[in-house]
Amino acid sequence: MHVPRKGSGPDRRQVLAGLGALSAMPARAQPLPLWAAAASRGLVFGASSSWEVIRDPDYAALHARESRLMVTDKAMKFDFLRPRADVYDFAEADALLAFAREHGMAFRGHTLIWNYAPPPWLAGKSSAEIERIFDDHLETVAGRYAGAMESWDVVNEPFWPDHGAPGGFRRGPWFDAMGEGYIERAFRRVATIDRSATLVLNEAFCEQNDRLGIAVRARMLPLIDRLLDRGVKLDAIGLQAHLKPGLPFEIDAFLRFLDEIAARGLPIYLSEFDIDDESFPRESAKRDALVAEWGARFLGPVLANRAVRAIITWHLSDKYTWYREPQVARRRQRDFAARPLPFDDRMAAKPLRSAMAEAFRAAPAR
Ligand code: 9MR
Repeated sequence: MHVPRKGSGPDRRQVLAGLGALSAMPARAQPLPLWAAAASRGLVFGASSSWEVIRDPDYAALHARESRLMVTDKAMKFDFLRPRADVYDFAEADALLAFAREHGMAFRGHTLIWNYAPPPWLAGKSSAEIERIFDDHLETVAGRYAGAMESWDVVNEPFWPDHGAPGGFRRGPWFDAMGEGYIERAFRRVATIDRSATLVLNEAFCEQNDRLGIAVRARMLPLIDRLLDRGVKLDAIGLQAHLKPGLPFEIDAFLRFLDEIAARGLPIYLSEFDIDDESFPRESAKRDALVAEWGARFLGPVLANRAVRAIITWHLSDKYTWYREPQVARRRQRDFAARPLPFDDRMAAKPLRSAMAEAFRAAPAR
């Protein structure tokens, strides 16, 4: 008879037998975490958060179970890191990095440079001062996390044609001081500071086939080409994929765009995936079903492109979606709370979760 040594745990054979029993359980009882379904095809699955994942134990458990990539929602934005000119507040970013490490997740920084929402203390500064602040910011922030980052959104949302700037660029302190050159300058500097992170150019709207989406897609490819032609270390493209079923959508146009990026040898991150339910019927079960249907309709063909390497949801539970933030919710034309994500307010799986897992399983291996 086999007698285990006193104080020792189960032996290796017992553990393996236990694992075998687990994997033989019906899928219904033990659905694969989204990260594992994604990983089975060489895809990375992750999700963003701010303080919520640190403060809400149920949300922490959901992230720990389903995701293997923690993405900073607000923590790394200039206006959050730099409430005053002389202050760098790293508390939230450090807490998220510690959470990621504790749960065996990679860590992705969003975003070093964005022309949106500059803090008031930047106003009225000369171009020379803005350039100095820009360089110092990159040095300090990218330097602090060098070696810990899976990837950085070095520049976020370069285009906003309605600002009327030449080239369709988004205006703001960095563009106004340096013109388009701020983008190259940011990538070049970060490449020297953090030699291991994947350096990403992240953009919104490209999935839409409205005037904005078409204009941004048309401007992204020449920008990518200019950066690559000049030898800039641009490692990947982030496409946010905040899907808006109420707007014109043309999957073939988006797939052609993915092909163009892939032809340049660049991997693609679906970097902020969620599905706006504003145009759907009020009843939540119907809405959830339509959100899932859109998820399947989008992810099926998109994940067929092997250049797509990662998919990240913008938060994981409806409870914390940005669509419910007062300034966004106020603009919505409906009297219901948005449900754009794979898990509901109580962290329970929604139909979108199954649609995503199914799309991961159906994707070709990377
Ligand atoms: O989710 C973010 C929200 O909490 C912030 O108030 C807002 C402004 O910083 O940014 C939201 O995230 C945006 C992301 O940074 C860039 N792409 C669009 C996202 C949703 O607005």
